[in-house]
Amino acid sequence: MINPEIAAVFDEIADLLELTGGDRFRVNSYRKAARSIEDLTEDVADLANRGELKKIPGVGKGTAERIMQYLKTGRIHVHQELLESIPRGLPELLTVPGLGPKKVQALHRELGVGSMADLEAVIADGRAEKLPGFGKKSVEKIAEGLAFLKRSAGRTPLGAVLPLAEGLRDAVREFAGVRRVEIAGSARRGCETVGDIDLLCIAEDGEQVVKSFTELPEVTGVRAAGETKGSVLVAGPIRGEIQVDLRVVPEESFGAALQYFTGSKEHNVRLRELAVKKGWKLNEYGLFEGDRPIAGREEAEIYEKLGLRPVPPELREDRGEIECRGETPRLVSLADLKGDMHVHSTASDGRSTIEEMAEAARQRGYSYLAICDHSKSSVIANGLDEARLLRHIQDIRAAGKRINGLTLLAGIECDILANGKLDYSDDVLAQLDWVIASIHSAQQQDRASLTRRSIAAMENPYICCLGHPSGRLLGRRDAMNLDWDEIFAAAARTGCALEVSASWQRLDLKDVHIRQAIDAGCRFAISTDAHSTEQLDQMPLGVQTARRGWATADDVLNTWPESRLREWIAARRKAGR
Ligand code: DGT
Ligand code: CA
Ligand code: CA
Ligand code: ZN
Repeated sequence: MINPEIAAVFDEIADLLELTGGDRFRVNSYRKAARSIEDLTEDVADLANRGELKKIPGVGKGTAERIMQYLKTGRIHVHQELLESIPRGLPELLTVPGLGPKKVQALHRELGVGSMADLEAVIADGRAEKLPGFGKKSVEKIAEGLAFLKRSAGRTPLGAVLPLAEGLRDAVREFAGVRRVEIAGSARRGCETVGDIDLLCIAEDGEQVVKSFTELPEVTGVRAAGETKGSVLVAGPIRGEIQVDLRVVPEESFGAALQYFTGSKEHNVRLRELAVKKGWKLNEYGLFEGDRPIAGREEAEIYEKLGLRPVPPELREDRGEIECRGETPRLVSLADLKGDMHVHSTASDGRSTIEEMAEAARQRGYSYLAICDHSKSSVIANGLDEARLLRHIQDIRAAGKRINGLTLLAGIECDILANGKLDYSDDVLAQLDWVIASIHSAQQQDRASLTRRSIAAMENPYICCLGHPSGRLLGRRDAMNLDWDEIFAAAARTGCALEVSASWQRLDLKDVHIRQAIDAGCRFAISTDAHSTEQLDQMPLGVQTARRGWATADDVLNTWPESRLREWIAARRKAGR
């Protein structure tokens, strides 16, 4: 599908226009087009063939022509012109948090900054600080942004990597003589970000398979190509390149190799110790007594021979799974989920209607769905004031009556304001079935204020769940500075649930915090925060994150039957009054 490629070019045009001081209207129209193209479920090329490009929301005559240019020539004129008029390193500077187009322009014009290295230099020697409109505070923020980028450098969010990894896995599966392929490494463990992609396959002719691998159309560079291993670069799903390793292993070693290359390294070290204690040897070829193989064909055999129950990949981090001999709790799984508790609709900033979201949820086998649009203070997101909210509740109830086999819950994502108050009065909240409270503003407040705001919201009996509690955006924004011990103690005390956002940019709460919260006695709702029907499919990312936090189905209230969920909400309201 060519859509992501075209969307990326449109986004870059918007960036470049901003850098050259182009007008906001043009910039926004490119951004909007990029977003709609990204969201399409159909290939843009097919729409073009039928002459239906203009049916895409946000795509007018000019944009349609540009899409045609790209389809025919792989280029768009304006894009080329902009690229030629701007120094090469500038667009990348825009990715630094705290650095917008105006500042990038000024840095370039006044100090000749044209790359990340230049930027670091002018921060270090104090010249940036002296620029008009900069100052100590804003330069500190830029320096923090740079440090943040460095910390996350080279790692890509799991949700962006998986489609790429799965596509490559499926391509390898088609090669002649390949009998089995699996994704290993951090992607299999469900880590929130992935450094490189690891693939494993069984094949007769390793050299031939590696050769075909290096010749895949996605490959932009080859680092190594031998008889049992190939290592290539492909375009990263967000920016830059990402490495993909393919290893070819014999059938009798596949289980051992899958175990070894799934990792983590820390987990593997502990397993090897267990083997050594028994006088055996464990490596990627198998488990051996002297030269005699004891296990290797199946991954589970390795664990069993070492006296462990097979450990789910998500728990292989040496965080207690070895000590309990793999007798871990029965983890929540996708099949346990009965509903999604946080989705938006066209009533605020979603792109699908209530009906469309409901139908999509039903198709995914859910029995309930909470529509949670934005509240009035989220102005940019078209949040609902009280009058619109009351009508919206009726719309949800009416839609709920029309659909069979799915309960629609009238919900809201209510802003927690900078002063700690909620965006609606209790009387309004009382009309809803399910209320999430989220912080969307003043995220830079000090630790005490942010913690107090979150806790105050949880203390309100109408608030069922704290939305994306840390506020982080993977690779783009750090978590808020919160006192987690206090937050989790308050969640346990009040009974307010904590969200595990499955949105690929968030994964919030994150794995270690989920584990800590379970120990404190908290409950969770795993939700996608979907803004369109296809984003409902991000749910597995949230489930994997919860599994990495050792969560069971019972810990997650949207695995419960509707009756139990409603009783829980009612009990919480009653206790709080
Ligand atoms: P990543 O790529 O940084 O997101 O993380 P991983 O876990 O995918 O790490 P990677 O790709 O370097 O290696 C894949 C697995 O191979 C790793 O999880 C465990 C295994 N492995 C790699 N190097 C070593 C090692 O030196 N010792 C042991 N015991 N295992 C290793
Ligand atoms: Ca890896
Ligand atoms: Ca690797
Ligand atoms: Zn939100």
